[in-house]
Amino acid sequence: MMSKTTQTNLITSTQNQLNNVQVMGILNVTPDSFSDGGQFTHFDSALKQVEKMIDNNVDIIDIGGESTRPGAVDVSVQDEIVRVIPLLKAIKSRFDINVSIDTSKAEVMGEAITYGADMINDVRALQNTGCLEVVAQSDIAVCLMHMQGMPRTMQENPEYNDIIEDILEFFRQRIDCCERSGINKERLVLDPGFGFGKTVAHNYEVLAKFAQFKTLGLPVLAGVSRKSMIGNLLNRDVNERLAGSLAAAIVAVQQGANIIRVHDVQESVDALNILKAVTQYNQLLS
Ligand code: PT1
Repeated sequence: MMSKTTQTNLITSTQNQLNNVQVMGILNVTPDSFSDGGQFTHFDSALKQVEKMIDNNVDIIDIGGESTRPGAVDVSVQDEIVRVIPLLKAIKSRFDINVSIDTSKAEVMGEAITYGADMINDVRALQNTGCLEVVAQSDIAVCLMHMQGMPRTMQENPEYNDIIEDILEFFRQRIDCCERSGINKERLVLDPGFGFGKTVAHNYEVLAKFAQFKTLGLPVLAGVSRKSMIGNLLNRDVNERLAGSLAAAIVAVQQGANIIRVHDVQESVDALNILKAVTQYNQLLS
């Protein structure tokens, strides 16, 4: 397993097989963070959480200052910067770990780049004003996520003709925009956006056909942890979704997911290690 370092490593080690699957640990710093109840809003507990994730072999820490779960409302640039940037600085000065910043705002991206972020994770795939330009001026990685609609209303009536083809077409267009703006394809990670303008059935179709996103030749990220696609199927509250989350993440990894975005780092690393132990006897899965 890679332990970290340069940006190039972050991407190249996501290119291929199981041994290079990376675990992205979620560090939410929004007061309404959907499954940690805002308990890591405060700086010190956030740093403790980071330390624990590193002890459990996390590969990337994902910091988000805007809630994007269904129904979430917008936050201001200033609020987001205050939530995210001091923590980024503190993590980068204390730990040798990759940090991704979950934001859709060009101003936040600029600050994140200045203070050493290794990846921009954008649920709006750099569609907001100024984002392509800011990211093009750096050389860090970018995760382009698919979403239908906007967080506040995206779950009201999601509709697709062919969800996989829609997502693939969105990816092609965003990759093209990135390349035309001077962002190399080699810097990109794709994410079909589980729970973002998708019914439960849509989400399971995306999971079932996850391998199709690999046809674009880029690393793919899967974020299913504790989401309502797990809770609604199993009738579990947000704190009872660990087993379902692990199972769904493993299904994604078996179809080629390069990064899994999770709340439960230790448990996810354990689950991956079981899959790795099996896979060394089965070339078909590696
Ligand atoms: C994700 C993701 C993200 N998810 C990336 N970034 C969230 N790249 C935030 C629910 O249905 O999947 N990929 N950043 C969190 N968003 C949600 C969405 C949380 C839906 C919960 C749900 O419960």
